[in-house]
Amino acid sequence: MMLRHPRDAPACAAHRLQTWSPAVPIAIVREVSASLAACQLSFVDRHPPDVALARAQHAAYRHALQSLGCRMLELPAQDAMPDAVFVEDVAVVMDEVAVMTRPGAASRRDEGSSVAATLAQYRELRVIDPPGTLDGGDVLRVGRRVFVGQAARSNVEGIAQLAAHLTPFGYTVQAVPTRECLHLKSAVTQVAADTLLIQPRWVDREPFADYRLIEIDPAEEHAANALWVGTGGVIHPANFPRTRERLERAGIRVLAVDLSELQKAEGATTCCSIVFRGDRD
Ligand code: CIR
Repeated sequence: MMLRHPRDAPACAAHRLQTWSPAVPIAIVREVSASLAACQLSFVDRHPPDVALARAQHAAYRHALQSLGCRMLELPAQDAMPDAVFVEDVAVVMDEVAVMTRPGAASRRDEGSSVAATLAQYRELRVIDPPGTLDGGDVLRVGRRVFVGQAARSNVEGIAQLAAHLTPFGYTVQAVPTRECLHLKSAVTQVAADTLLIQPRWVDREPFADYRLIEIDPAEEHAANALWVGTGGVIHPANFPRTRERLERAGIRVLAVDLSELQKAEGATTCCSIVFRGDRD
């Protein structure tokens, strides 16, 4: 379903600077909510985050995205929605179309509307309808292949709807079971054109056999979530030095960012942004 045409979207302060060269990635981010401590948690114990520190760390993360060449669209905090900083989960943006998800956690289903208003300026929008659920954190796109984690947050119906939206554009969509982790991208992320960073305890290697795989250091179980925006290096949490060394040994430049307070909310690098190509046509 198409929600609205881009020209109908409300004007937003975030869009004042809209001149970009075709290859420039755009990153949507949202300030950390004051209520972050009330976030959803599934696979980590609750340790209340320091919101002021989380905001400082988020600012450093935004700076890292800018240093990788991203044009930033910065949305204001949504303090009534503890998890709203994790914008990745509410939309899946491809070059041709964006799919607004229906997050698996019911508490997160109002987070998408302001992101949709922003995205509508850049892409035609589709939606995931009930009973489908889908979190963007479960969607790993590598070229024209789309791997979707099938576990707590994304169900069979949601994955089937995503496939129906994307296959007409030439994408193949493949469900991938995960274990003991929140999202597929907790377990595997892209770190270069042909390279994935993987936590093999949480996802099988087999679906990713066509790519060069770098395994995380086993002592750093949450280290598989890195953010590559298609330019330069990757953003990676600073508290995983052994995995960082593995990435660097493989020739991948790492921008290490301290995300300790967002990690307490079960977030990391990919979840705090939606990155997409700036050219629509
Ligand atoms: C949640 O459980 O939904 C949030 N506390 C964390 C979401 C992190 N999202 C992501 O990694 N894509």
